[in-house]
Amino acid sequence: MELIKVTEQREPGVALIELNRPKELNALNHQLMTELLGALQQLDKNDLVKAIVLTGNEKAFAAGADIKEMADKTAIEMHLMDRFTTWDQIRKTKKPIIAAVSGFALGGGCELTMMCDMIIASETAKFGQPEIKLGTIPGAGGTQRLTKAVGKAKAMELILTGRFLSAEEAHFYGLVNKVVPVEMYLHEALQLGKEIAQMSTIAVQLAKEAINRSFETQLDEGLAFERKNFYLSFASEDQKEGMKAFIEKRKPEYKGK
Ligand code: DAK
Repeated sequence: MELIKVTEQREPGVALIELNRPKELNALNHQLMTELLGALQQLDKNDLVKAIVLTGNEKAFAAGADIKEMADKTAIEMHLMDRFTTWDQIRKTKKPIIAAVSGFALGGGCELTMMCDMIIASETAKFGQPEIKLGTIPGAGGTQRLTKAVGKAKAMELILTGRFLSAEEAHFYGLVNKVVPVEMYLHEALQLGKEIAQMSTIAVQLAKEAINRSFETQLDEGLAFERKNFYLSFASEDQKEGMKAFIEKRKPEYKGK
């Protein structure tokens, strides 16, 4: 494992996964996501692990999918790469996953926190779906899960402007469970994991599955729709311009085509 660190027993029954690509603000490239999925699948099979905490570092949980990796791709290449197979598998994890978030949780990073079951945020956490600024749309569930979490009006505002949500606002809108000072967020998430780890493993898994079922049928349809539109955006000149401008550190010039 190069881009993540795994500690199997960080607290009794609680495993910790740390995203570890700090220079790139934990941008989620294919290698990192493959390592993450592999770790989750292993921990899911490990009987000594009852709950999993997923975290980044103080500056960033993750600033999104890796823009440099996808900037030049065509819609068809994006479709053929089929990265969703990896991303989709994450939500198949049976054990509860708690995201411990400090700093940026943007784009795919925000979507990753929403694939987790609970979120503990530090006061510095910033959530957002800034894909619109890159000439594309959220591609890993943002239009669906954020809308369910914060409601239509706020989701529209966040996704159509790319504005960030502070930790306090995220708490107000019910996106996160709790906001704590930055020196406490990991501790708090681990304590939550420890409390859950004392419960019946089977009952915890059955409860997680049932709660997720409450919106999953509609979610599957919504995700499929979002995916098509996400791919479609890669057929536009604006997506090429948006991502190129990010990499070249300048303002994009959109033409609407
Ligand atoms: N991708 C690649 N590199 C990134 C990055 C990203 N998302 N975010 C930051 N970096 C890199 C920067 O380019 C910079 O690299 P160097 O220039 O030093 O080489 C380094 O990390 C430090 O970043 P900054 O210098 O920009 O740091 P600042 O503190 O000034 O700004 C920032 C922090 C978070 C405001 C800024 O870095 C930023 O705006 N980052 C981009 C945020 C963003 O737009 N995120 C959404 C990306 S699109 C899918 C799954 C998921 C997705 C799509 C499909 N499938 C399954 C198919 C998701 C898409 C996205 O997430």
